[in-house]
Amino acid sequence: MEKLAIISDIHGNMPAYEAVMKDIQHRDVTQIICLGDLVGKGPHSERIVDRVRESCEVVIMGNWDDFIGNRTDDPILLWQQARLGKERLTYLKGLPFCYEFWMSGKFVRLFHASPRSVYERIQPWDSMESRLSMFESSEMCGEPIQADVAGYGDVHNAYLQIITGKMLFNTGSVGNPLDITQASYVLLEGHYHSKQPSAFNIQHIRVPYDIELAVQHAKDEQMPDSEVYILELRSGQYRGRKTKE
Ligand SMILES: [Mn+2]
Repeated sequence: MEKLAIISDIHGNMPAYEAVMKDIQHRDVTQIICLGDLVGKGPHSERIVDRVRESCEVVIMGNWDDFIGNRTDDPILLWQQARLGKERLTYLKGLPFCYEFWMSGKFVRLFHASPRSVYERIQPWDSMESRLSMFESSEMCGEPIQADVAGYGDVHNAYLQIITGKMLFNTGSVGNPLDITQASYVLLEGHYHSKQPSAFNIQHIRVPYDIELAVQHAKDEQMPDSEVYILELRSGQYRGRKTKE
């Protein structure tokens, strides 16, 4: 049996990332997979990019990773771009869209937001049709087959649903959780790369971290528009305006 740790939506929050990595270190994990949104929202995007590149075997693209390097006059994005620098921005823009593999006889497909786009947002309360579409393939993915297990990030609220015999899960967010104010990630347990049916487990893990230290980092770095970020970290309530999750 192998264990895969799946993290997502770190958003430049170092204390949350460090708490999650410390937890992962104690769990005999084979591989760490990151579902994108390394950057933006928080003050330490550049540190997170460097750490994720060191620690994660697979990294796929999120919506922030896609647009953060775009030409802009938005002061928040310009601040982030200046800290990231050209090499990291090029790295983010080149991240793959999707990661697919067999585990314990199930075909698993992982992506940031939907199998079609990093900008298509699907919530656990959306229509059955929307949620079923998460198992579909698309020209953005590799294998032209339906997934048995689909996993994603993007919405920052963790869940698992069994829909018509298939499993749909969201990792939740490491650095900007919008359900409860603790960092979130997922462990998948089973036989990695095996088409033979065997025991398979999806587990959500919540990790408390030093929220006030993350708040202090945003203040120390004089991050623009940090009030909304601080409010989200402390309350778990989405700002619901202007910038994207
Ligand atoms: Mn995000």
